[in-house]
Amino acid sequence: MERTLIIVKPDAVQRGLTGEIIRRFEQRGLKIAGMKFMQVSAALAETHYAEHVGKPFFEGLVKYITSSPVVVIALEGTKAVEAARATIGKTKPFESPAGTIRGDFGLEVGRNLVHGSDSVESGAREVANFFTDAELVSWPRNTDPWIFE
Ligand code: IDP
Ligand code: MG
Repeated sequence: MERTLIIVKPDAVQRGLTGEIIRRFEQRGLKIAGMKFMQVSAALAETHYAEHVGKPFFEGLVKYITSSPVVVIALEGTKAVEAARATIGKTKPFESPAGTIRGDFGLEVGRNLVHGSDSVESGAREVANFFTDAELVSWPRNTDPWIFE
């Protein structure tokens, strides 16, 4: 099934929003395949954000994501990537509609609380960057037939 990588970023963990953020994805029906609390190293940050190397905000972005622990989650479900992005909102929180995570809890682009993969290919690649196969669990959820047709 399609997978996406979610990162509850340092600002969200520090602000005590981890549970609230996970709740929104869980409530949507997305299923947890892996989850851990960790400190992101500079090397892992640079791999994860490789597409942004050379952009003016890159250095600040690596500093931000490595500044304090994060919670990383592999989520799966029908259209997991697109559904999670819609739940997260736009890159810039101040442009994000109310009802989205960034629109409800954020203001600035460099403190936008949560990451979600931007394509099915990125989802698979990013999940593999953060989780070993042994850390990912494929499990039957009793509510699956009530969420997935
Ligand atoms: P996304 O997280 O919505 O996919 P991307 O364009 O992939 O957004 O950018 C990755 C991350 O880099 C953003 O979530 C944000 O934390 C940071 N970022 C993007 N653009 C800017 C910027 O103009 N200034 C500061 N940080 C930025
Ligand atoms: Mg992105």
